[in-house]
Amino acid sequence: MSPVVSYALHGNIGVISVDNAPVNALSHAVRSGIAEALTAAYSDASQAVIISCAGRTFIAGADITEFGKPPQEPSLPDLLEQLDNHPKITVAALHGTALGGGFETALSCNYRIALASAKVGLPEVKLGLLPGAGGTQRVPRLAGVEGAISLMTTGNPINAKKAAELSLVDRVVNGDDLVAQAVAYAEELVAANAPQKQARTAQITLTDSDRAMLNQQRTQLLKKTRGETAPQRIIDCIEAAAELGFEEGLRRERELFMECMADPQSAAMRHMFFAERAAAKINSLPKDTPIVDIQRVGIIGAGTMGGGIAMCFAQVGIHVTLVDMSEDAVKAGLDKIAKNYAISVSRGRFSEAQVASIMANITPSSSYQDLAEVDLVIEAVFENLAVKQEVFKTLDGICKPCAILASNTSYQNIDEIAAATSRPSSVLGMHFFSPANVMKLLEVVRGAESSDSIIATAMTVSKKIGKVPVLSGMCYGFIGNRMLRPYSREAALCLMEGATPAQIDGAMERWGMAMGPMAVGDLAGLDIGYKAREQLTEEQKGEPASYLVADRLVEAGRLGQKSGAGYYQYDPETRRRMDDPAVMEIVAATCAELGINRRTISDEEIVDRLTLALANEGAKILEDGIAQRASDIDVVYCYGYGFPRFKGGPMHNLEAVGIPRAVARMEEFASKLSAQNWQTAKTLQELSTNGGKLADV
Ligand code: 3H9
Repeated sequence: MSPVVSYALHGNIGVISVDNAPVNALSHAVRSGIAEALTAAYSDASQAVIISCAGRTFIAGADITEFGKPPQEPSLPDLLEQLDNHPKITVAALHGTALGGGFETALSCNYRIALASAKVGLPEVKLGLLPGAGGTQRVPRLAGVEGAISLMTTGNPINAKKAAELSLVDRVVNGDDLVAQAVAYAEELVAANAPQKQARTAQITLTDSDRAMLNQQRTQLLKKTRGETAPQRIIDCIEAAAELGFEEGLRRERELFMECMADPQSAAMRHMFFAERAAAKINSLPKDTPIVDIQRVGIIGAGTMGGGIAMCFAQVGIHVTLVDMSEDAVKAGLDKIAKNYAISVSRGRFSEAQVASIMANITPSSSYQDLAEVDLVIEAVFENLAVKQEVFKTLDGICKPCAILASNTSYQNIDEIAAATSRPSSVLGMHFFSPANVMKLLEVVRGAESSDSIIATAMTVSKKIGKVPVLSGMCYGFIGNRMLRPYSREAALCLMEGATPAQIDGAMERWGMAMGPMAVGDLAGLDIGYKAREQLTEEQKGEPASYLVADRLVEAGRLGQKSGAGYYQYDPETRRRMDDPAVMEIVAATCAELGINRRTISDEEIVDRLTLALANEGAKILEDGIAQRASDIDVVYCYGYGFPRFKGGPMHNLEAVGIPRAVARMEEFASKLSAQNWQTAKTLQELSTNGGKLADV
């Protein structure tokens, strides 16, 4: 028998147990082990067979690390065919997360028993795939078309109770010994001479309203999952389930699954799955690095950012002391938080009672003295070095010696902030993204003296509050905003050289960005960049063509969405953006002043300039040791800057385009546009000639 699958008789019930840590993925050894056990059960004394798992979860899916490698028999569809045709009653015993191919295995059993704490789901769409082992054919037959669409196109798991309501689970139980309960259930089924229920034979009919819903969902998904191919193929499969027979439907599913596998989108999304997990790991940290248990947090600044950060901690039960200069300022901050939660309640995300207990975790204060006992302080005050240094100096005098002092700065030098304290090893950056209660990214910024322990603690607490943390070294703008500069520069230069805001944003959004750069500028507020530039020297600001229009917009009172106009005008009711001739007048006047002759710019040039500017700076960030690995940069951009996951982040996208091709294009830009702006990163030049991979840098 396989080393990861065992089989034993418990009386007249055969129990297959999979033990393939960490998540019992369906590796070749697991598939062949289950196949052998099923074969053994054909002729032994068992009257029913249970598939169960050891460890923290039932099978969490196909083994993603095997994708793209030569297939090894038995395939999962072959195994499930064997299971489906098994002569004995089959029962899946579910705990933890039964996902993807794991849930499809369970769906091929005659019955499913689940712990109430278990979750089931088909998350393949998050990997650019569709359930490829019968899930698209079995789920609609059991749960109906509506339930199937939701489960497969969101990829979000559902709990056992909901699964039972959808007829995806037959019995929900409590308690510890799931296997014993599954054995008792199987004995019961045997005693009752229960039929060998098969999802494949369940009737499915497509009513007119189902058909209308499928069409409506298809259209909505085109908008909601813009650019992604897997959700549309999932709808195709559900249609096939309803219109073709089971076998024919399975063939259609297989065909579309193979199309997804060959689609670069899936390679990109699988890259992101592993990138996200790798980002949480810090290469240089010793395994026994102590992690501080964070129970009380202080947040300084009750503005939008500080309030959002407070919500993140309060929601997971960590007590927050929210401090601002005056009682009025804290009260205004607290009111804003309450308003945000009222919206969440109206949308059904939280109940009134949940919100009440979250709000009870936030204590307002206008005195730093109230931070004496907190374990972690996050400063979110005005973006000015002197102001921040003053705050840290004060904290140094008040906070307990083991407290961690973090700044939420986007640009300031953590070492200079740390120097204002007597404990620089306790100081680091924790850079949240706006809105802080929504955005998943958190850059953990290591100062020259930050201790291993505070870095490890920041990574751990970030995960606890539901963030995806990425470690960054110290440089202006850290990983994300440092890369944003050349990206924004190219956007601004395209505007000057011939494009309009709508063309630039349209090109980038059709390519896949959640929002184009001009619209992002308007959303964030053009005054932010303006104020940041005020603190820079002329040389640091770069060429005037890259910022003069933005400056003039701000000077004309056009701060972006908040003032009703920026690169666009905004409808006060709907916030819909509209082109504004006044902007193009400013552009024309600035071009005349700088002697720039406008020309026709193609969408392709815009996309190439912006995406290559990002990746080139990313490569320099790697060279400088600011990011630990190329995939961390991809995580930063996909989780913090609206880069499409289906393109896998700027660095993965560069490799997908081909590094030699990308380098040739950058050299073309250097000769035609600006040698200064297009200095190709040394790493990329090397990889272009030696054929190496960014993952090995
Ligand atoms: C599929 O099933 C296709 C079929 O329809 C058709 C086939 C024909 N494979 O996330 P964690 C690793 S597609 C290989 O940190 P958690 C993961 O990389 C699949 N490895 O734990 C990590 O490794 P490391 C559909 C996997 O407790 C370690 O396990 N299924 C897989 O926070 C721990 O993972 C999915 O998409 C895998 N399938 O969350 C489910 N899964 O320690 C994907 C995990 O070296 N998995 N690893 O970094 C998950 O969503 C989460 O891992 C899970 C546990 C919720 C299960």
